[in-house]
Amino acid sequence: MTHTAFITGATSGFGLAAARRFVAAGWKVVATGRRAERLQALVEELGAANVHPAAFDVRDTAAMEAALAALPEGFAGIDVLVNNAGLALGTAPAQQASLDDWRTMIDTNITALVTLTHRLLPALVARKGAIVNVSSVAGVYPYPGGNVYGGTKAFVSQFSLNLRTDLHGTGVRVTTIEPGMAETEFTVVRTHGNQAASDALYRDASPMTAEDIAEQIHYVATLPPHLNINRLEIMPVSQSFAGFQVHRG
Ligand code: NDP
Ligand code: 8X3
Repeated sequence: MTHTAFITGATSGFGLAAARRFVAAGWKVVATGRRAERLQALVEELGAANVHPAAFDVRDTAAMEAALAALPEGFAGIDVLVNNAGLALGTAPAQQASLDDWRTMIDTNITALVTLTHRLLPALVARKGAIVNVSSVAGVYPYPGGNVYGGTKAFVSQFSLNLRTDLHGTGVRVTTIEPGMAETEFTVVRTHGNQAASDALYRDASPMTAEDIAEQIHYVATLPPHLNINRLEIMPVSQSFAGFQVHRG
Protein backbone atom coordinates (compact mmCIF):
# COMPACT_ATOMS: atom_id res chain seq x y z
CA MET A 1 0.00 0.00 0.00
CA THR A 2 1.33 3.45 -0.91
CA HIS A 3 1.74 5.88 1.96
CA THR A 4 1.50 9.66 1.86
CA ALA A 5 3.63 12.27 3.61
CA PHE A 6 2.50 15.86 4.03
CA ILE A 7 5.68 17.95 4.11
CA THR A 8 5.62 21.66 4.87
CA GLY A 9 8.42 23.83 3.52
CA ALA A 10 9.19 21.54 0.59
CA THR A 11 10.42 24.32 -1.72
CA SER A 12 13.92 24.34 -0.20
CA GLY A 13 16.33 22.75 2.24
CA PHE A 14 15.20 19.90 4.49
CA GLY A 15 11.64 19.79 3.17
CA LEU A 16 12.69 19.60 -0.47
CA ALA A 17 15.23 16.87 0.30
CA ALA A 18 12.64 15.01 2.39
CA ALA A 19 10.14 15.11 -0.47
CA ARG A 20 12.74 13.54 -2.74
CA ARG A 21 13.65 10.95 -0.09
CA PHE A 22 10.06 9.84 0.53
CA VAL A 23 9.26 9.62 -3.18
CA ALA A 24 12.45 7.61 -3.75
CA ALA A 25 11.10 5.17 -1.15
CA GLY A 26 7.81 4.82 -3.01
CA TRP A 27 5.71 7.32 -1.04
CA LYS A 28 3.36 9.98 -2.32
CA VAL A 29 4.12 13.48 -1.04
CA VAL A 30 2.00 16.57 -0.53
CA ALA A 31 4.62 19.29 -0.95
CA THR A 32 3.88 22.72 0.47
CA GLY A 33 5.49 26.17 0.56
CA ARG A 34 4.77 29.65 -0.72
CA ARG A 35 6.90 29.45 -3.88
CA ALA A 36 4.50 27.74 -6.28
CA GLU A 37 7.02 27.67 -9.14
CA ARG A 38 9.41 25.56 -7.05
CA LEU A 39 6.62 23.14 -6.17
CA GLN A 40 5.76 22.88 -9.86
CA ALA A 41 9.41 22.13 -10.64
CA LEU A 42 9.31 19.37 -8.01
CA VAL A 43 6.22 17.88 -9.65
CA GLU A 44 8.03 17.91 -12.98
CA GLU A 45 11.10 16.29 -11.39
CA LEU A 46 9.33 13.57 -9.39
CA GLY A 47 6.08 13.10 -11.30
CA ALA A 48 2.48 14.22 -10.79
CA ALA A 49 1.52 10.74 -9.61
CA ASN A 50 3.97 11.11 -6.72
CA VAL A 51 3.84 14.79 -5.74
CA HIS A 52 0.84 17.03 -5.15
CA PRO A 53 1.84 20.70 -4.91
CA ALA A 54 -0.01 22.82 -2.33
CA ALA A 55 1.17 26.42 -2.43
CA PHE A 56 0.11 28.42 0.61
CA ASP A 57 1.50 30.49 3.43
CA VAL A 58 1.30 28.38 6.59
CA ARG A 59 0.32 31.49 8.54
CA ASP A 60 -2.84 31.86 6.43
CA THR A 61 -5.34 29.49 8.04
CA ALA A 62 -7.96 29.96 5.32
CA ALA A 63 -5.41 29.13 2.62
CA MET A 64 -4.29 26.11 4.63
CA GLU A 65 -7.91 24.90 4.89
CA ALA A 66 -8.46 25.43 1.16
CA ALA A 67 -5.32 23.45 0.33
CA LEU A 68 -6.42 20.58 2.58
CA ALA A 69 -9.92 20.59 1.10
CA ALA A 70 -8.42 20.45 -2.40
CA LEU A 71 -6.26 17.38 -1.81
CA PRO A 72 -6.94 14.93 -4.64
CA GLU A 73 -8.16 11.43 -3.86
CA GLY A 74 -4.75 9.75 -4.06
CA PHE A 75 -3.18 12.24 -1.64
CA ALA A 76 -5.98 12.77 0.88
CA GLY A 77 -5.02 10.05 3.37
CA ILE A 78 -2.05 11.47 5.27
CA ASP A 79 0.15 8.92 7.05
CA VAL A 80 3.01 11.20 8.05
CA LEU A 81 2.96 14.92 8.81
CA VAL A 82 6.38 16.57 8.58
CA ASN A 83 6.12 19.98 10.23
CA ASN A 84 9.25 21.49 8.73
CA ALA A 85 8.36 24.97 7.43
CA GLY A 86 10.01 27.55 9.62
CA LEU A 87 12.63 30.19 9.85
CA ALA A 88 14.95 32.27 11.93
CA LEU A 89 15.06 36.02 11.41
CA GLY A 90 17.97 38.03 12.78
CA THR A 91 20.88 37.37 15.09
CA ALA A 92 20.80 40.63 17.04
CA PRO A 93 20.62 40.57 20.82
CA ALA A 94 17.08 40.75 22.16
CA GLN A 95 17.39 44.38 23.18
CA GLN A 96 18.13 45.32 19.55
CA ALA A 97 15.97 42.78 17.73
CA SER A 98 13.01 43.52 15.46
CA LEU A 99 9.60 42.85 17.02
CA ASP A 100 8.23 42.17 13.52
CA ASP A 101 10.87 39.45 13.09
CA TRP A 102 9.96 37.95 16.46
CA ARG A 103 6.26 37.86 15.56
CA THR A 104 6.95 36.31 12.15
CA MET A 105 8.94 33.51 13.80
CA ILE A 106 6.22 32.88 16.38
CA ASP A 107 3.47 32.94 13.73
CA THR A 108 5.37 30.54 11.45
CA ASN A 109 7.26 28.22 13.80
CA ILE A 110 4.60 27.94 16.49
CA THR A 111 1.12 29.13 15.51
CA ALA A 112 1.10 27.65 12.02
CA LEU A 113 2.63 24.39 13.23
CA VAL A 114 0.03 23.85 15.91
CA THR A 115 -2.79 24.90 13.57
CA LEU A 116 -1.84 22.33 10.94
CA THR A 117 -1.22 19.67 13.56
CA HIS A 118 -4.61 20.31 15.18
CA ARG A 119 -6.29 20.11 11.78
CA LEU A 120 -4.65 16.81 10.80
CA LEU A 121 -4.64 15.02 14.17
CA PRO A 122 -8.01 13.24 13.78
CA ALA A 123 -6.93 11.82 10.42
CA LEU A 124 -3.52 10.83 11.78
CA VAL A 125 -5.16 9.05 14.71
CA ALA A 126 -7.52 7.22 12.34
CA ARG A 127 -4.55 5.99 10.28
CA LYS A 128 -2.15 5.42 13.22
CA GLY A 129 0.19 7.86 11.50
CA ALA A 130 3.26 9.77 12.54
CA ILE A 131 4.26 13.36 13.16
CA VAL A 132 7.81 14.57 12.63
CA ASN A 133 8.40 18.06 13.98
CA VAL A 134 11.54 19.92 12.94
CA SER A 135 12.90 21.75 15.95
CA SER A 136 16.56 22.79 16.42
CA VAL A 137 19.50 22.62 18.77
CA ALA A 138 18.65 26.31 19.20
CA GLY A 139 15.66 25.14 21.23
CA VAL A 140 17.88 23.09 23.52
CA TYR A 141 20.98 25.25 23.99
CA PRO A 142 20.95 29.04 24.26
CA TYR A 143 23.32 31.10 22.13
CA PRO A 144 23.70 34.85 21.63
CA GLY A 145 21.07 36.13 19.21
CA GLY A 146 19.03 32.93 19.46
CA ASN A 147 16.38 34.66 21.62
CA VAL A 148 12.93 34.15 20.06
CA TYR A 149 14.07 31.66 17.41
CA GLY A 150 15.38 29.37 20.15
CA GLY A 151 12.19 29.98 22.12
CA THR A 152 10.01 28.88 19.21
CA LYS A 153 12.02 25.70 18.78
CA ALA A 154 11.90 24.92 22.51
CA PHE A 155 8.13 25.15 22.10
CA VAL A 156 8.24 22.70 19.20
CA SER A 157 10.28 20.19 21.20
CA GLN A 158 8.07 20.39 24.28
CA PHE A 159 4.86 20.39 22.24
CA SER A 160 6.06 17.18 20.59
CA LEU A 161 6.66 15.48 23.93
CA ASN A 162 3.27 16.63 25.18
CA LEU A 163 1.64 15.33 21.99
CA ARG A 164 3.24 11.96 22.70
CA THR A 165 1.55 11.93 26.09
CA ASP A 166 -1.88 12.85 24.77
CA LEU A 167 -1.62 10.39 21.90
CA HIS A 168 -0.83 7.52 24.27
CA GLY A 169 -2.57 4.38 23.08
CA THR A 170 -3.50 5.73 19.65
CA GLY A 171 -0.53 4.25 17.83
CA VAL A 172 0.44 7.68 16.52
CA ARG A 173 4.16 8.37 16.69
CA VAL A 174 5.71 11.76 17.38
CA THR A 175 9.36 12.65 16.86
CA THR A 176 11.26 15.88 17.18
CA ILE A 177 14.31 16.32 14.99
CA GLU A 178 16.74 18.82 16.53
CA PRO A 179 19.39 19.64 13.92
CA GLY A 180 22.42 21.82 14.36
CA MET A 181 24.10 23.71 11.53
CA ALA A 182 23.01 22.62 8.08
CA GLU A 183 23.59 24.48 4.84
CA THR A 184 20.27 25.36 3.24
CA GLU A 185 18.63 28.72 2.52
CA PHE A 186 18.22 29.10 6.30
CA THR A 187 20.99 31.67 6.80
CA VAL A 188 20.13 33.67 3.68
CA VAL A 189 16.62 33.99 5.14
CA ARG A 190 17.92 34.70 8.64
CA THR A 191 20.11 37.55 7.34
CA HIS A 192 17.33 38.96 5.15
CA GLY A 193 19.08 37.94 1.94
CA ASN A 194 22.80 38.17 2.69
CA GLN A 195 24.25 35.33 0.60
CA ALA A 196 27.83 36.37 1.44
CA ALA A 197 27.12 36.06 5.18
CA SER A 198 25.60 32.64 4.59
CA ASP A 199 28.60 31.51 2.53
CA ALA A 200 30.97 32.80 5.22
CA LEU A 201 29.17 30.88 7.98
CA TYR A 202 29.40 27.55 6.22
CA ARG A 203 32.81 27.97 4.56
CA ASP A 204 35.29 25.25 5.63
CA ALA A 205 32.87 24.12 8.38
CA SER A 206 31.60 20.90 6.79
CA PRO A 207 27.99 21.66 7.77
CA MET A 208 25.28 19.03 7.50
CA THR A 209 23.36 18.89 4.23
CA ALA A 210 19.63 18.94 3.64
CA GLU A 211 19.96 15.32 2.54
CA ASP A 212 21.51 14.37 5.90
CA ILE A 213 18.43 15.65 7.70
CA ALA A 214 15.98 14.24 5.15
CA GLU A 215 17.50 10.82 5.75
CA GLN A 216 16.76 11.14 9.49
CA ILE A 217 13.22 12.38 8.87
CA HIS A 218 12.54 9.39 6.63
CA TYR A 219 14.23 7.02 9.09
CA VAL A 220 12.18 8.03 12.14
CA ALA A 221 8.95 7.99 10.12
CA THR A 222 9.47 4.50 8.74
CA LEU A 223 10.62 2.57 11.79
CA PRO A 224 8.64 -0.53 12.75
CA PRO A 225 5.32 0.68 14.22
CA HIS A 226 6.17 -0.34 17.80
CA LEU A 227 9.15 2.08 17.92
CA ASN A 228 9.10 5.82 18.63
CA ILE A 229 12.19 8.01 18.62
CA ASN A 230 11.16 10.85 20.89
CA ARG A 231 13.90 13.31 19.95
CA LEU A 232 16.83 13.11 17.63
CA GLU A 233 19.54 15.75 18.11
CA ILE A 234 22.10 15.85 15.33
CA MET A 235 25.02 18.16 14.63
CA PRO A 236 27.96 18.31 12.26
CA VAL A 237 31.17 17.15 13.93
CA SER A 238 32.53 20.66 13.40
CA GLN A 239 29.91 22.21 15.73
CA SER A 240 29.86 21.81 19.51
CA PHE A 241 29.15 23.76 22.68
CA ALA A 242 30.67 26.92 24.15
CA GLY A 243 30.87 27.66 27.84
CA PHE A 244 29.06 30.07 30.14
CA GLN A 245 30.07 33.72 29.89
CA VAL A 246 30.99 35.94 32.84
CA HIS A 247 30.82 39.72 32.77
CA ARG A 248 33.21 41.53 35.17
CA GLY A 249 33.27 45.06 36.34
P1 NDP B 1 15.08 26.79 4.16
O1 NDP B 1 15.01 28.27 4.27
O2 NDP B 1 15.95 26.21 3.10
O3 NDP B 1 13.61 26.19 4.00
C1 NDP B 1 12.55 26.70 4.76
C2 NDP B 1 11.23 26.19 4.16
O4 NDP B 1 10.16 26.71 4.97
C3 NDP B 1 11.01 26.68 2.74
O5 NDP B 1 10.48 25.64 1.96
C4 NDP B 1 9.98 27.78 2.92
O6 NDP B 1 9.11 27.85 1.79
C5 NDP B 1 9.20 27.28 4.13
N1 NDP B 1 8.49 28.38 4.79
C6 NDP B 1 9.03 29.37 5.54
N2 NDP B 1 8.08 30.25 5.90
C7 NDP B 1 6.91 29.79 5.36
C8 NDP B 1 5.57 30.26 5.36
N3 NDP B 1 5.21 31.39 5.99
N4 NDP B 1 4.63 29.54 4.69
C9 NDP B 1 4.97 28.40 4.04
N5 NDP B 1 6.22 27.90 4.02
C10 NDP B 1 7.17 28.60 4.66
O7 NDP B 1 15.56 26.29 5.60
P2 NDP B 1 15.77 24.81 6.23
O8 NDP B 1 15.44 23.76 5.29
O9 NDP B 1 17.10 24.83 6.85
O10 NDP B 1 14.70 24.89 7.40
C11 NDP B 1 13.68 23.93 7.59
C12 NDP B 1 13.38 23.85 9.07
O11 NDP B 1 14.56 23.41 9.74
C13 NDP B 1 13.02 25.18 9.73
O12 NDP B 1 11.97 24.96 10.63
C14 NDP B 1 14.30 25.59 10.44
O13 NDP B 1 14.04 26.39 11.56
C15 NDP B 1 14.84 24.24 10.85
N6 NDP B 1 16.25 24.13 11.15
C16 NDP B 1 17.22 24.50 10.24
C17 NDP B 1 18.56 24.34 10.56
C18 NDP B 1 19.65 24.75 9.65
O14 NDP B 1 20.81 24.91 10.12
N7 NDP B 1 19.43 24.87 8.35
C19 NDP B 1 18.97 23.75 11.83
C20 NDP B 1 17.87 23.42 12.71
C21 NDP B 1 16.59 23.58 12.36
P3 NDP B 1 8.69 29.21 1.02
O15 NDP B 1 9.75 30.23 1.29
O16 NDP B 1 8.60 28.79 -0.42
O17 NDP B 1 7.37 29.54 1.60
C1 8X3 C 1 19.53 26.55 13.55
C2 8X3 C 1 20.62 25.72 14.12
O1 8X3 C 1 23.03 25.72 14.84
O2 8X3 C 1 22.41 27.24 13.06
O3 8X3 C 1 18.31 26.01 13.87
O4 8X3 C 1 21.69 27.68 15.32
S1 8X3 C 1 22.01 26.65 14.35
